[in-house]
Amino acid sequence: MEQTLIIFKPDAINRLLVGRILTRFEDKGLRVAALKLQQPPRAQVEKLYQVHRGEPFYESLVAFMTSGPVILAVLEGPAAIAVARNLLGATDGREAAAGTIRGDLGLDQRYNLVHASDGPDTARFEIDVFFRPEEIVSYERAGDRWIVSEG
Ligand code: FUP
Repeated sequence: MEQTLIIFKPDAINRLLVGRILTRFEDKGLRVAALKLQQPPRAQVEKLYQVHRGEPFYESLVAFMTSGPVILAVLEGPAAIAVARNLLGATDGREAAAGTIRGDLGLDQRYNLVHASDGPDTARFEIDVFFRPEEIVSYERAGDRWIVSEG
């Protein structure tokens, strides 16, 4: 079962959109394996966005992501990484397709509500940055057998 890191960014929290966004992931069938609110330490945000260090938007991005608490989640399911990215839509809300989270709820490139890992290696790396192994819970929901077929 694939796992991905999701971050509800400060704009999602301040715009009271966390519940509605989490519902979209849940409606799709993804399972919450970990969930916590925290004020992210700058060092963790810098690790998350290390590939963007040196970009003109880097400092503003880190300032935004450390401006208040975020909600961190590990979601799991078949192809969870691609499924979550498709639900988010394009980075910039102005370009994201209608029907996606960013397409329906946002109008900005930086204030784009949610982060989702973009591949298996980054997912593993990002989950390890924000979660200790014991914070990730393995379990089955009663409805799981009606979401993913067996055999
Ligand atoms: P995404 O994978 O969709 O989260 O987007 P990227 O990894 O390309 O960018 C990381 C974050 O940097 C985005 F969530 C928004 C921000 N960003 C800017 O603020 N300005 C830019 O020009 C590009 C990205």
